[in-house]
Amino acid sequence: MSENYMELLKQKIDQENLDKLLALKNEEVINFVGEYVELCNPASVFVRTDSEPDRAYIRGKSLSGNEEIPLKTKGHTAHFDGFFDQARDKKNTKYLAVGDRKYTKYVNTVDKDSGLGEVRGYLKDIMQGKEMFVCFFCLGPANSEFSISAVQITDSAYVVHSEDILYRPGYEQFKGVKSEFFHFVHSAGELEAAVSKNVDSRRVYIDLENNTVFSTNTQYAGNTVGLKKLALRLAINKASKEGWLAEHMFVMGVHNDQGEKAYFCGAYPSMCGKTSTAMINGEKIIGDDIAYLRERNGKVYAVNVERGIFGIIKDVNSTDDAVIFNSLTKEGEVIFSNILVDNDGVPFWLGKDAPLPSKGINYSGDWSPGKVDDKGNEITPSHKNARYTISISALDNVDENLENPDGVEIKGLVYGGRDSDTSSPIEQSLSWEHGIITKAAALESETTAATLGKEGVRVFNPMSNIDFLAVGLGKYIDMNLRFKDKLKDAPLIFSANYFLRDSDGKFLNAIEDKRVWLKWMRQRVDKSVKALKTPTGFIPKYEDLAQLFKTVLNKEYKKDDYIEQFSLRIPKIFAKIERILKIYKESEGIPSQLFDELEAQGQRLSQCQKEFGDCVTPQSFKEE
Ligand code: SPV
Ligand code: MN
Repeated sequence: MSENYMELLKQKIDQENLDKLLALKNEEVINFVGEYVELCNPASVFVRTDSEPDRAYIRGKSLSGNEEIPLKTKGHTAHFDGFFDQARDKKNTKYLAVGDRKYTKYVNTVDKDSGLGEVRGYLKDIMQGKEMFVCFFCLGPANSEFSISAVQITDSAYVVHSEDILYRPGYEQFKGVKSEFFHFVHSAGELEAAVSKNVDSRRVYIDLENNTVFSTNTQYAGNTVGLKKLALRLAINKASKEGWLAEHMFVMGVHNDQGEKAYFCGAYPSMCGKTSTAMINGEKIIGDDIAYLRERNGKVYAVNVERGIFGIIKDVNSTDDAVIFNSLTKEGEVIFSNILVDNDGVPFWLGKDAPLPSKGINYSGDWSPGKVDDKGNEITPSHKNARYTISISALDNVDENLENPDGVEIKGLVYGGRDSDTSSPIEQSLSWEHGIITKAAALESETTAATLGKEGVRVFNPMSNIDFLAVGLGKYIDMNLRFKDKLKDAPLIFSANYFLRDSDGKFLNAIEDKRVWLKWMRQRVDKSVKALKTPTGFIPKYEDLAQLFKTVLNKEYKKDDYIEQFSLRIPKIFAKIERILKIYKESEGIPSQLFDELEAQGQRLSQCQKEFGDCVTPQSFKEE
């Protein structure tokens, strides 16, 4: 075995933990652990198996190290990230670039040698006096063609505890691993009041050649939980070589009238309703964030890469989000992050239907209303990106196929964005290619006042995967187009937009209307309803929606509302095509199909505009 590091490992790791490591009989794992024990120089090393005592050990360490504090309800804890460590750090997330590999201009790169030198500099002795945790997980269900094994090294028990809830255990599976696996090295760095102190040295560096991601001086899960967005970047690279898809998508089952389920995947940028759609009342959830999709026998199968949810808690309330609200308020394992904890240990968050506590602890320390930061800005009781971490199996509507190693057959893909004035609430594409280009590759989302300085700025976010693209834009679009090559019966493709507004800025739809859009997509899968064919896709007929509003929501759906929501706003769509074309014309290696689809759509729109004018009501369109 790896003589190089054996002496060091024997010194640093006690016999019990060393035995656990050696039992894997995996030289690459031993070398990997040896390399980072040497570099990070921890005081001790804990090797985690899949056993309950090992899980409990980690939970205990999170509490004893004050990375989490217990809350009033049994099983609930709160974790705080530093004041300036509340979200994914896009600026300091970089690919270690070698050769002429292409990336998009929306991600950062650094020359591999200098980037590696820099991050190794930060990692040197970073765990001095601390315990290193070496943990094994599996992306996707175990023992499946989707499974990817992963090793996480970290000095944060909170990171491991989160991974315990979010991912499947992988120690046992690792015993058989011969193929490539993913490696994650994380350190929260020096801590002050249990949060990372040196956020200026926060880095997330990705080494695609070695399937390794380094993360330093941060705790926020999007930067540290290796198996989440760090692994998604590695997976997109792997998928591009192997002909499958790694997507920023939910997986859910939607029932028809007979109670038969069909599964959908949906990609929506942050804060566009992805999680709330996935866990909607009455339907079944498999996953809310990341899916792997593979072709098998001419069909598409998908799995949830995760088994838990790291969801935004802002605005979760007992009426609109009954499923999750119920799970977050009963006993069971939940980590709340960056919420407000009142004096009784009860969590409060923005948009919770409960009175605001008069004081408590939040990500800024002791908090009471009116507290301001250094710049005089008010510190909200909980952060707008405050989150909960919970197992999907704790939800009332978990689907029975969550752990199915075969995945579930996918009948529809949904691409959702936040769009105040251009696209209708729901529309089906004319074909796979038309959908991939005009719905997925052309996805945009508007910033909200809550997230960025200026409201209503449209941000380009193809497939909602822009932050994670480990390959060039052209290659990524091509992967998606070509995915259909072996499909006999390709899933239908839809666009969804829950955020259409009238000219006064009022939302045209209620939050629960998405239940109707889901049912309409489900009917389209069954071919049980016809649709109207427009230049941009198929839209629902009024009668079908009116019927669904009645049966699903017991609401009357007015014809005028339908007309306002589903009219084709041609100048707005042209403006969107222009924006999208500009981006792709400036990018390299874009498949010509993208330009062909957009041009064809433009021509159909011009024709329609000549015939009907700028704003075309649905009555003008014919049934397919
Ligand atoms: C997202 O922002 O898309 C998330 C949360 O799902 S994070 O883990 O930060 O990526
Ligand atoms: Mn996400």
